Amino acid sequence: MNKATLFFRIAFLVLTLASCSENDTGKKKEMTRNATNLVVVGFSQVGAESDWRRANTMSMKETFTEEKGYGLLFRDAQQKQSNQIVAIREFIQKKVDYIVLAPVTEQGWDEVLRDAKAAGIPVIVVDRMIQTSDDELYTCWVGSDFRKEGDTAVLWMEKTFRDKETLTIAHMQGSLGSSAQIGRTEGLHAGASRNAGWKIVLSDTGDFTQVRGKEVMERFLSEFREIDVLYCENDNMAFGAMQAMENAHIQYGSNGGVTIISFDATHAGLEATRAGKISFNVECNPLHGPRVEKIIRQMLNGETPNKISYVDEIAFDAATITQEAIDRRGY
Ligand code: GZL
Repeated sequence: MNKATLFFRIAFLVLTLASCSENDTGKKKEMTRNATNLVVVGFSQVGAESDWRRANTMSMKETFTEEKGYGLLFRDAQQKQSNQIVAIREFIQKKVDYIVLAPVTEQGWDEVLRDAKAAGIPVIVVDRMIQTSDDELYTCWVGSDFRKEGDTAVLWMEKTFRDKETLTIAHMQGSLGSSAQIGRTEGLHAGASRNAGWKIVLSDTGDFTQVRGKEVMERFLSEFREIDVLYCENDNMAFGAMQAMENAHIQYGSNGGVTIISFDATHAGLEATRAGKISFNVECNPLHGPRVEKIIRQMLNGETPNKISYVDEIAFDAATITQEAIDRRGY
């Protein structure tokens, strides 16, 4: 190849790269995929409502990098299913190689997933589960066993309060219709049906956010103040509830007052557990990036991933948690 041809080829590639938008590695690389051959992944994320969610997003972004051969199209849906459906349609239009969906709710996905299937784009569901009329509309799912998380919390409650004849419970639910809320709620309701002395005296959703958690707890306290246990379906709502109880001069934590049970075991949640503010915290592991990549690698190699994959999870008791256990955690 003579020098003039080489110069013009390099110039063309530079101009092509420069002309692409910088806001999506997927889009930029899509313009030059033939030159770079990246695996383009469209990821529709619920939002940024909690520490858990932000850790989940970070895990995906740290995994699907150009250096590792991926172009990532990331879309934050601000906790609205309509935005997720728009994002999936965008991924279809851009002909991504894989769609990863972290569904805000379980219902309402059939139509858009039929379009993805018609376009020949595999869909990997992560974190919360979806309910569809046809299981072939998604390739596989990886996430937590939310009912098991609820059962773990309830077993701790049964052990801790076995000598109490009555137990008044305030139930702060996550986003209604999400698998995390459904499973954790089912666990509590199963426990209440087994323990005649347990009374769920208050129940409402804080939508997994700290702001709503504070508002809901303020309303709870305006209606009833003899709460023994706050069963709170994630750490961020628990933080909001703590603010409300402090403002109302209601004691909480391992030293007396309201016993708080939480889920996620985020770094901040575990610090609160070690401080005795949260008495029991059930892990919900957000580090799905490597798990999703393993699935994509399997498919690239012509293998069929497991349809359902559960993540192993543990729980933390304020009475036994150590700083080392907190420091060792990746989020
Ligand atoms: C659980 C996840 C939930 C977390 C919340 O897998 O879906 O959503 O428990 C997050 O913190 O908002």
